[in-house]
Amino acid sequence: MSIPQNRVFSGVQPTGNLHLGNYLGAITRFVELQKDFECIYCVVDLHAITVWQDPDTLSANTREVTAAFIASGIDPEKHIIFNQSRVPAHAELAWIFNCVARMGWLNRMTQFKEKAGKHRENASVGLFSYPNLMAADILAYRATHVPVGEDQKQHLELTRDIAQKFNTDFADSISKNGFGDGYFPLTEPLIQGTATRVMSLRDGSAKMSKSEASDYSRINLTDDADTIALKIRKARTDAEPLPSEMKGLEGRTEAENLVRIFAALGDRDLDDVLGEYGGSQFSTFKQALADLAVARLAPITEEMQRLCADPGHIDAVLSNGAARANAIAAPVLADIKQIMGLLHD
Ligand code: AQP
Repeated sequence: MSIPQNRVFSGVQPTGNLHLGNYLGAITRFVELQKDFECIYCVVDLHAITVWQDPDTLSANTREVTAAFIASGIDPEKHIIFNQSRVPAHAELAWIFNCVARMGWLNRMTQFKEKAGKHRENASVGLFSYPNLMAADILAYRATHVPVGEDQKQHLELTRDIAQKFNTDFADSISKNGFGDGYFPLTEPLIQGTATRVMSLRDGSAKMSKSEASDYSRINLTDDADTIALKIRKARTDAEPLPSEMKGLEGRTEAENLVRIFAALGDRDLDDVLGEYGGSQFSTFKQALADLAVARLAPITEEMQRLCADPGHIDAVLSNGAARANAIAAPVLADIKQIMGLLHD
């Protein structure tokens, strides 16, 4: 089996509070890539359980992320949408990568440090080895490209290190088994657009995040129009009017964040937005931003609600997607076992 040339894989955790950062940093990219790539989009429930999840909430959140994918425009017929735990290759390959990746590599991962915080000794082993599972997610499909927000850049670099080390460690066997110079591709991250790191509405130095305690820090995909408008009105800014050029936003992180959100939601250049709103007060700009956010998000929220009212349909989408994902990943795993000398059927 030769390495595919244009296969995209990416995932979103079903941990609730799906927000504007997930939408602009990841989901809108997923939608765009459908025209040029074969796309595999995964609700990564095995990643979610690296932190304890209530079982009923986990399944509801898995359906909600699936609904968000479909409502945003991902076509589950032409492409693949499934939940990770349904395809055994992810967990199996993750174990193999636990044996390829080095402790030193994982010790450098900033997301683990941030998430484990002061409670490192109490964090699950899964939270520590999370990047190996992410590498397995991607490489089980030999994906060539992965659209992600900027926060995932370091994990993508680790995926490339794992692929490279596997290709080197088993170079002779890879070649002997007819797979040429290397079995895994060195996957490219796709970190594109004006909103690759959407910041909290309350603190311009922190990324918008599902786990931030204050709901006012983020716009959730389930928020209604009034809530969106209220959160934008309350968003932290400074006292100056908006500048006409990007350099006028230097050191004004909260203002820059709102401008970037506006540009991304309106599919416009940053310069174009500042050309229109330069000199305006935030009261004017926030009103325009709220109108734009509602116009863009309300149809998605409405469609998510409609889809979530029919869980049977969502489950059928996930089950069908998993069967198609498994048909790609299972032969990859068989190749890996062959290369490594693990006897298999
Ligand atoms: N603030 C963000 N700006 C741009 N992209 C973002 N992503 C997340 N936050 C932002 C991107 O969304 C995708 C799915 O993320 P995830 O659900 O796998 O987990 P995460 O990155 O850990 O998201 P959160 O919201 O920050 O969750 P918590 O609070 O649990 O850590 C990824 O492509 C991510 O880059």
